[in-house]
Amino acid sequence: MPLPRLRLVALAAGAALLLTPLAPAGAAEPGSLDALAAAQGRRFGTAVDDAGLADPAYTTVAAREFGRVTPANAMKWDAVEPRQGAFSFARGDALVDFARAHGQQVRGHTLVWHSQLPGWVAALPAAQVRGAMENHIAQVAGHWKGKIHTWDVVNEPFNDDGTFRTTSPFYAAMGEDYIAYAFRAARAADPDAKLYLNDYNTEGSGAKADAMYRLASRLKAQGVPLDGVGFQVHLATQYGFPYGMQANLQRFADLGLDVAITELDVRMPLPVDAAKTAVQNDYYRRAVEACLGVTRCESVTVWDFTDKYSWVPSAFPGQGSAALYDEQYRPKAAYDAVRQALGGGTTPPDTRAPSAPVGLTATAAGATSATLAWQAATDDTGVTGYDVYRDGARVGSAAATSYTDTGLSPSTAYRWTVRARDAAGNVSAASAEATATTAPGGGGAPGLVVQHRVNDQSATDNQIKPGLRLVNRGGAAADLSRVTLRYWFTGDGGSSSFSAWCDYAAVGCGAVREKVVALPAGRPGADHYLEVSFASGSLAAGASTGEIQLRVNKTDWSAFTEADDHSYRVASSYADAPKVTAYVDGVLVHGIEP
Ligand code: 9MR
Repeated sequence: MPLPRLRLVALAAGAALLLTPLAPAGAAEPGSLDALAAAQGRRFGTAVDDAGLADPAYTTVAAREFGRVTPANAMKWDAVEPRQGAFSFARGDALVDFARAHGQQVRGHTLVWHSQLPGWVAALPAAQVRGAMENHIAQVAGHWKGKIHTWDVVNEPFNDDGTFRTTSPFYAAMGEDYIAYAFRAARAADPDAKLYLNDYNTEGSGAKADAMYRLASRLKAQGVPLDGVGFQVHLATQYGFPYGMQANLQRFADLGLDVAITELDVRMPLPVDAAKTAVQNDYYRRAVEACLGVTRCESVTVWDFTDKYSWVPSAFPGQGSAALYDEQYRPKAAYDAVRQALGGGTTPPDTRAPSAPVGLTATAAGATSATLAWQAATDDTGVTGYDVYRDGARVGSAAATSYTDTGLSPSTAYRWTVRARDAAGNVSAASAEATATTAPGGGGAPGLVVQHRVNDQSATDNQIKPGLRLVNRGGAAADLSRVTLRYWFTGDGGSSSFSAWCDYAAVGCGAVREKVVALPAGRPGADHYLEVSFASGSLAAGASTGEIQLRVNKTDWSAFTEADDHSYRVASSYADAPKVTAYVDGVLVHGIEP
């Protein structure tokens, strides 16, 4: 998101344009779906579920593209009043905070619905249901008073044939009157919120739409504070597009009501293919066009924008791909179809590179490796990784903001830079250079490197089984009697005495000594290390000890949790292991201690 700024806010069509300082009136990020909708006096929104709020890739798109958010579940009755009188607003508050932080409106969903309704409501004596419902509305709409643009006051009152859902505890207790009671209670609790009826399969003409039309007409005639009717528009490529959608929406508008598309998505039987995709694109486009064709259709909301959090696969096994973005947040053709329907072009190509990483530091870690760290770069679509350059050549990449460069020569000065990348492959300028000089190889044996692999089946059983190899990349032979290796781990409770074993060594287990040493004070990822030393021998320049298969257990055979151990790597084949350290005469010559 850009920094807070003055925003041009387009009100409903026909109204004047106002310049307001950061009014919570829509994200309207230039080029976004909401900005395109705002240019036509509408809002473009999305459902947001709790899981998405914890996913930075999700929140980046949610904040950028949408001007209104609907909590997919967080404001439903079972979330806010799971037991009578025990209210819990934390999940809804999180969504409201997110929306306000990004200048978005909130569509409250939903106050009175037969579904996701805790059992205690249906168990009440009929005479107590109205009081419970009105109290629920007073508490919930009262809690978020002034922060909700629109409330779905009553959701899904009808069966598909247009008869009332008589099995709803509210209808069962009060008959149709529950709807008027609910709207009056909502108006009293939050006088500024727009109050909506909302249902599905009412978007095209038919018995259910007619029933909704008659209900809306009756409520208007009775002076019930009904402001609008929401049409969910959950579509599927295997069924036809709802018949006469625009005309149907228009007749509700003609009653003096606002209308909105509140839960748009277009699912398909999997697998995806070109024909189904073409139908999906067409349905998304026509739904948006139907709304734009009705002056009082004030918003389109999609029922989540990414397949990653779509409700479809669990509700309709074998169906999916219903959203505008795929699970990796790549916009689909349907996204372009919606853009075009809104009067925009296709997705503008992402040509903006991330900012250059700053704060790069390099620290030599012994004779053959160095650790680099830097601050996160920023990007309009999100940074996806970093490339690390040593002396001008790319040597590796990192997903986060640190990197260990290995295979260096002792007593050598190196220069590093780092560049950030985004999903479209845009690469930032290089960071400022950082330099470091590796340590001299100890004891006349420069270039010792430890390699490691995991010989264990399980990282949570009662043994740690590292495989180690010592490689001499220096130019002179190394005296093995002066070399020690340390594999750093945590004991993880249980007995504090250990047994260490050599199961196999190419140089012979007789030539290898192993013991477990306790640290005087715990360090991150280690309170012990397995020390390996050699009785005698010489490792020629360019040579390797070959494999040394080691094993550690506690004397009570209790289990370890290895994944958090400093030296642990998920690796079934040998590679340089900077977190398994090597020493000559006790001086670190390879790797990084915890
Ligand atoms: O998206 C919601 C999903 O996470 C829930 O499991 C489901 C349970 O009923 O409700 C989904 O949202 C529904 C919305 O509240 C009302 N219209 C239909 C939506 C899709 O089922």
